[in-house]
Order: sequence, then structure tokens, then C-alpha cells
Amino acid sequence: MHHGITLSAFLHHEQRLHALSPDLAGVIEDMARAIKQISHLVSLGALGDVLGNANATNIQGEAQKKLDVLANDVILRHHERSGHVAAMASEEMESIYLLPIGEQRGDYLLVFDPLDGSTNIDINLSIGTIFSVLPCPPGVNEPREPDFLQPGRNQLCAGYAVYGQATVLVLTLGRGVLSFTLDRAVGEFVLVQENLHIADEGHEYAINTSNWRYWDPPVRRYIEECHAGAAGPRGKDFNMRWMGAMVADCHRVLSRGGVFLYPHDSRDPQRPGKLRQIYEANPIALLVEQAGGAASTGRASILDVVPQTLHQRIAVIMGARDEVRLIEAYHESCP
Ligand code: P6P
Repeated sequence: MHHGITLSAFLHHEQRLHALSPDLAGVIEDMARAIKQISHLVSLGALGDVLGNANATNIQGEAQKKLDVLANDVILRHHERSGHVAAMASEEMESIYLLPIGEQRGDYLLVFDPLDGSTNIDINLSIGTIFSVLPCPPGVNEPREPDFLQPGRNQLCAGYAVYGQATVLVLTLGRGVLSFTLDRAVGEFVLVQENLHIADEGHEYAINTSNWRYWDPPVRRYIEECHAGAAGPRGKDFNMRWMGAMVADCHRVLSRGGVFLYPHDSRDPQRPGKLRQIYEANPIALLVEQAGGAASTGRASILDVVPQTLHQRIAVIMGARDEVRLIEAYHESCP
């Protein structure tokens, strides 16, 4: 593949050489346009009416930021009349989103977190959009919530955008991971890296250590050993990062290795984790696996878990394969 080609040229290449469905290519193009629009809104900061709270709470019980609502609407508008999708689901909407009556239904279900890391919005730190495409079950013209409850292995495409110094789109179609950067001069995403790969060993970990007292023993053991550094059982020093936005932390993991954890904790024993499976964990887990890493709950591959509800949460431990496997081993030895 030639670096410097546009996303559109890449998608045409995939249609010609890898039988990428034109409709699925259409979903990705529509999402790229939505991301460009969201990137513009994000860039306005205090100069636009985009900061602060929207005076509403979402299904998660979280205060919605104005940009949460704006980004959600932008993505809906870019897809609801495209003819590529059959229905959509989002972190910001309690139930699935059916297309306007009379609009052509496509073969795909689009799920997304329109703006991940919302607490970073008002302080101008990294935020992003996470999305994933699932097959609409054959013959289903009006999808219902159960049609979305598919394991992450069913994903046909997954990606995210990070709205940082540059707006970067990271994408997989199941044949490796590619990174595109938005060239604002021409309004195109340009291929800058392909075959992103996560080194098997890592020396960086990302976890919110203020939750230490709630962690299960295997996670405490792993982090304690990271803290012990070269003098400890791991025999090497580690570094810690925590961005407050999964998409930013996982972009670092995909870019330079390490591991990201938002594990199960005892604050709410019935709740398997904080992060949502269908539109946060599953897309990133597919990208991480496609980059040679591993994505686990600590006891099972995230991509194999069949969700029972649309907004189901899940424990997330993902990144460098050997680190994740070690954490899984600690879980196995601690029933
Ligand atoms: P905490 C953002 O709200 C998010 O869902 C993830 O993007 C992020 O990794 C996590 O929550 C941060 O959670 O408990 O550190 O604020």
C-alpha cells in the first residue's frame, strides 16, 4: 500500500482487491465525514457553544456534555439516510436508533461512543470517537435490541478517532490496523501508517490507581510487581500513564505498546467493569488483537463474550500480549 493515499483511495483499493462491500465502504466514508465535522466542533473550544454540560444525563447516569449530544447527532445525521445501515446504537441513547420511516435499510448495524473521555472536553485534553460495524442479521429489516447483542468477533470493521494535536483515524477491516491523519488543507484522511503492531512485552501500564482498594487480588499483584520495578519479580522498571480517555490510552498502547486496564472492582460487585462492551471495549479489542496484542476480561477474551444487554459493561485488560497473558495467569491462580 502506498503511504499518502487518501482513505477514499484505500477503500476503493479494498473493494477492488479484497472484495470490501461498497456499502461497508460507504459506512466508513460516512463515519469519516462525521469525524471531520466533530473534529471541527471540538476545535472551537470556548469560541463555540460546545463546552459545558447539556443539562441532561445519559442512560449511564452520567452528566451529558454538550459535545456528547452534538457528536451523537452528527453521527446519526451522517448515517440515517445513507442506505448503508439498518439501525444504530450509541452510548448516549438508551435504546437503539431506527431509521426514519421510508429510508432505505442497509445490511449493517453501527454502534458508537460519539465522544469518549468527556471529562477531558472542558480542559482541552484528548478525547475521541469509537465506532464499530456489525452485520445486520439476514432478513431483518427493522432491527431490535437483541440483534445488536453479538460477540465482538462478529465485528466487520472497528475504528476510533483521537482529537489531539492532529485528528487521527485508526481503522481495521480485519486485515491489520491502519492509521490515517486528517489533512485539514484538503479535508482528507491520509494513510500514514499500516500494520500497526503492539510489541509482545511492555513497560507502560495505564490504570486509575485511585481504585487500588477496590481491585481484585490478581490486578493488585500485577500492579505491585510493576511498582517493584527492576528490583522486583519483573526485573524491569515500568512507567504509568492515565489519560482519562480510553481512546487516548489505547491509542498510546497501539502506537508504542504497554497495557491498559479498567478491571472489575468491588465498588459494585454486580457490575463487571466500568467500560461498555459493545461500543467501547469490543471495537478497541478488535484493533488490539489485529495489532498482535490481546484483549481480556482477565478470565476470557473480550471478543468472545456475548453481551446480554445493549449497555452492558465489561472488565478491560488489553495491550501487549505477554502482559495480558501474565495478568490472565494471575487470575487463573486466584479463583
Ligand atoms: P475514571 C471516560 O469517561 C471513560 O469511559 C473512559 O474513556 C476512561 O478510560 C474512563 O472512563 C476513565 O474513568 O474512573 O478514571 O474517570
